[in-house]
Amino acid sequence: MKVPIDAFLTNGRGLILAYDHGIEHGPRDFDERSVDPSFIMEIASKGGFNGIVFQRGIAESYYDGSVPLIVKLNGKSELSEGEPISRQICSVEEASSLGAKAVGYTVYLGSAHESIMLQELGRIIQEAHERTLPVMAWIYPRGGKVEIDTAKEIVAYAARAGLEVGVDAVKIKYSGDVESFRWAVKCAGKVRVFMSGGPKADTEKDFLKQAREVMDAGATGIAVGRNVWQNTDPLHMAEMLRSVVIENNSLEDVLT
Ligand code: FBP
Repeated sequence: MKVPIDAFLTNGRGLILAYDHGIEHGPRDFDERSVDPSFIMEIASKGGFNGIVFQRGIAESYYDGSVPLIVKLNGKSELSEGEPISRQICSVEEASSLGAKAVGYTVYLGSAHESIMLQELGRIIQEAHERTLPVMAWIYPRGGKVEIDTAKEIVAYAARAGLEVGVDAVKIKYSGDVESFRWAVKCAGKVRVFMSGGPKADTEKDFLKQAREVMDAGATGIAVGRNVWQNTDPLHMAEMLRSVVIENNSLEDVLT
């Protein structure tokens, strides 16, 4: 049974702040400010985000309850070699006791180890749904036969896999244009689709345009990290993103 993700939406749309990079990439993504999880918690709160993504360790020490929490249940570093695999390191029960209103899990679709992750995800969905906690899956095709993870059919495959396995929301990469992302959203059926932010864009306008395009394609929202907290003025960026994603304003409205 699907679990609604309403706790993470305003006007049926969601702007979520991601901050699980410390394990995925190590501290290379951070500067003196963003290395401090308190700074991120403040951005989430003051920036009017609909949710914040933390790993367990950060949630335990820095989550202040002001914004709905998604606890990532798996994670891996970039120091390992071989086909990608990310195993569960936090239970649904622990996430719930930390105040999570949803749990997150990454699947590297296409990896030689995808079956392990899909099996783990299947069990997590069951456990989370028993507690009426929604599940958001980061579905990142990687390894195996995947050459370009942002190719139209690959992104659509990721979205569809989310529907097939039974998650409530998917976080997928941008496929580069409205039409191809619309197809991915269609493939996801009733599963809510969020675009994953990616590395910081060259300009604010570039990223806002991307956000506008995915919303035009029917996405529910975006789950973004670096394009917000690497910005020199994260709260201003958050305000502009809210204007596009939540208030459905045009790029012109936002930039003038
Ligand atoms: P960004 O908006 O900064 O790209 O964050 C989204 C995210 O999925 C994070 O949740 C995660 O830590 C990171 O990207 C993983 O990136 P990669 O594509 O290198 O696995």
